[in-house]
Amino acid sequence: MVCEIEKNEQVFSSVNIPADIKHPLKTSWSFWMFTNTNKKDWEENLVKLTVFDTVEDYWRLYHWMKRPSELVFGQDYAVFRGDITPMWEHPANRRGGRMILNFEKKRNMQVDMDTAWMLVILMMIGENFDNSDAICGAVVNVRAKSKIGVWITDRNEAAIIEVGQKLKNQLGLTTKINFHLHNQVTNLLTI
Ligand code: MGP
Repeated sequence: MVCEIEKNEQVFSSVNIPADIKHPLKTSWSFWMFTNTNKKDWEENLVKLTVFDTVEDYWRLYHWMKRPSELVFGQDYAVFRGDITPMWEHPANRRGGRMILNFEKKRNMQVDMDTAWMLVILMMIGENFDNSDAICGAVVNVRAKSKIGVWITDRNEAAIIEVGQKLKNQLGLTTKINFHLHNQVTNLLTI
């Protein structure tokens, strides 16, 4: 069978798209992994796997890497902008917090954890928010109660609400999202 799209001139114009041109992202992003080991220091378990700065390089990674659901309990993936590390202590994170998307037993999202993680990364690296600059990165914690945290650089309420609302819409989330300052349990905001 001939694929319709291949012969559709309305889809592919006469413009030749060179195969070797990659589409740059606004900034580079680092891909991190955390594995719970016997090491005393939390930071020692954190490894930077790679850096990507084009759309194509992201998809290459996506293709080859394990999905969050294939990781071992206790492991994390993290994707952070530029040279920001996925740590509360980094200057870009020190005054900020994270928005937490919980995966509950009773399905509270239209998508599963793997799809949610992919969509969060795409929205982040595609700078899809009005307040994209406020986003430092995202972490998926693979646990009995897994969660995705979207890390915001400060406590700007308008930015937090905009990012939270867009995440809820895109993921089809039916429960509330809480925003906590790093290393604190009390909610600063609920969206
Ligand atoms: P966690 O991995 O973010 O969540 O933090 P987890 O494992 O789901 O447990 P939760 O119930 O606490 O949400 C677990 C622990 O790792 C924290 O209590 C800290 O001891 C340590 N830790 C996590 N982070 C993100 C940091 C960090 O940025 N800096 C430091 N120093 N320790 C951290």
